[in-house]
Amino acid sequence: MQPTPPAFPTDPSGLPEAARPALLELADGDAFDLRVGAVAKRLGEVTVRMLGYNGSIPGPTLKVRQGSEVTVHVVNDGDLEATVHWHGLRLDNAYDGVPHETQVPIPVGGDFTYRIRFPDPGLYWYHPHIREDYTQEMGLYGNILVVPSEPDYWPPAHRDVLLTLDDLLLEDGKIAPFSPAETTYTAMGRFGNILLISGDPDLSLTARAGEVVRLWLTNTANTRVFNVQLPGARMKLIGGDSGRVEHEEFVSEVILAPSERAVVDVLFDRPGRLELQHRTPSRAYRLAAITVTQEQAAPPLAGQFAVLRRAPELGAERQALDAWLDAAPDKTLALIAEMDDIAAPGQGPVLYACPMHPEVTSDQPGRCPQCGMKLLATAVATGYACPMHPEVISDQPGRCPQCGMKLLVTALATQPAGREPSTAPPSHGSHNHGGDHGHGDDGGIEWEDDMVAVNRLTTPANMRWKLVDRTTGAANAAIDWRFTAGDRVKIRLVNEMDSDHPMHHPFHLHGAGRFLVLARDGAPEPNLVWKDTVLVRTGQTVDILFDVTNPGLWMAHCHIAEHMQSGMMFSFTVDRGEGAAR
Ligand SMILES: [Cu+2]
Repeated sequence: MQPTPPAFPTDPSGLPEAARPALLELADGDAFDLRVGAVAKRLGEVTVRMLGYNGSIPGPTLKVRQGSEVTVHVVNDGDLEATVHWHGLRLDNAYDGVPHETQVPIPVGGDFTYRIRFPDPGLYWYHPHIREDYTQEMGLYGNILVVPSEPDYWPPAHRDVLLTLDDLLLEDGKIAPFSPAETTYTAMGRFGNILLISGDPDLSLTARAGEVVRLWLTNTANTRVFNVQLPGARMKLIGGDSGRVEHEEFVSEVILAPSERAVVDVLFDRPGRLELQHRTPSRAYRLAAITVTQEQAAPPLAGQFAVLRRAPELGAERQALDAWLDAAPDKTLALIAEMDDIAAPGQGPVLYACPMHPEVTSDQPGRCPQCGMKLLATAVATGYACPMHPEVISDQPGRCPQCGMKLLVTALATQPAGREPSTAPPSHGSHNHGGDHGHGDDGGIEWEDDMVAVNRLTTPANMRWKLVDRTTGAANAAIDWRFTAGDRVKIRLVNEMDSDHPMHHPFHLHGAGRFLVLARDGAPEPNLVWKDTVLVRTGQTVDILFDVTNPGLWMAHCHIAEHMQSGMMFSFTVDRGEGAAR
């Protein structure tokens, strides 16, 4: 028997209060210290123990110039071994922060020095790569803003506002417990019931009339997908994971899966009160209250805001795209789940039910016709029911009070294991469209945890998420891909419906390169942008073109923290090519 590791500490007494993130403007060659440590975090009425970089949640924002290099001395005063992964950066493999592959984990009390490069402009972030389901949820994330070398790379804006989008699961005024021994909530990932926007459960922003504010958005949640909207103001999408988009476009919403980024310019054309929102098909959440004051922003930028610019470097990529769209994929990866019958009773008759749709039951194992999920066994108790009035049931023999008929022996399913109230956060008085969770119009995204009880019980032992190479049959760690720096590789990601729990997955490739989305379900991507993570919706097939540039041993994984922890990852090798840049 493995000894049970000690529980993670939860007492915030005596800890420094979590600060707002500092802005660290770093020049080429600069060095700075980054310390992982415990903080006390106030969330409305309660104070909880969380983790921060340099005492803040999020950690400090690093502002650096494209092409520069900085040294980061990381000290780990956290709860468990740590590494820092610099998400989205095409950096030197030795500093990628993957435990046991690119470095020895930093023990508690230990340190490690990273040298990180910033070859590409845009928005990036950093987070741990050990028990991410716990450490990232506890507050370990921060942004990196890489300022482009090219002066007019971005359109003009009055101000930058960086927002991390996150959620946190509270139960009885405490952070819902974590097991130190294993990851839980591995089925759907751990959804929170409060939203933390840049670490704030109740964020307020102000803007001036006529101001163009650049929102730099990063989804740092374990599993929640955000759909960002700003009713009453105009939003212009100008960038994504790694730099600007092929063509700027006015948008009414921006969908961000875990670890994805978006850069959006907002014109607040008149004074008033607005709400930045997260809108699912069934409800709206407030991300931030925005007050637009009477004061006029200067200089006026509305004229330039109306212009939709194009990125020539991505226009050039577009020229070569048809050939790639027609080409057969070099690699095909299936995304699937295997789930044990975790709710199965030991003895006696069982009924099979869908945890997402408890009205779907069967006396045979199978799949839910509504969502494709594996039906889980539930205990069945023998009972008595009226054949005329099936709603009349009893655990005792007797007669129906409505018609007097003798109750007949029947099988009564116990409460299906999963269904209980959703852990959805309160909607802060926003428009609540109410109604039930709408499968079918959910766009292939699980917006909420609709099977909390089952989800909580799932661990890597009973729920196995898999990436399967459909050519070799190898799964997860057994996948053995080899590329050469300079390659371009077409990868097909197939989110198969023939899976014990079909759901969306944000697929992430580490800094061996960057990729373009070629097509989703065969439809060519209308607006290109360099990416490191792509959301593959339930049942969807996504083709990506991976531009391989950096040698080393790199990871590919689902960025739902709990899916990665339950095995949905592998590593691939990139050999140094002839004439490689470095
Ligand atoms: Cu996943």
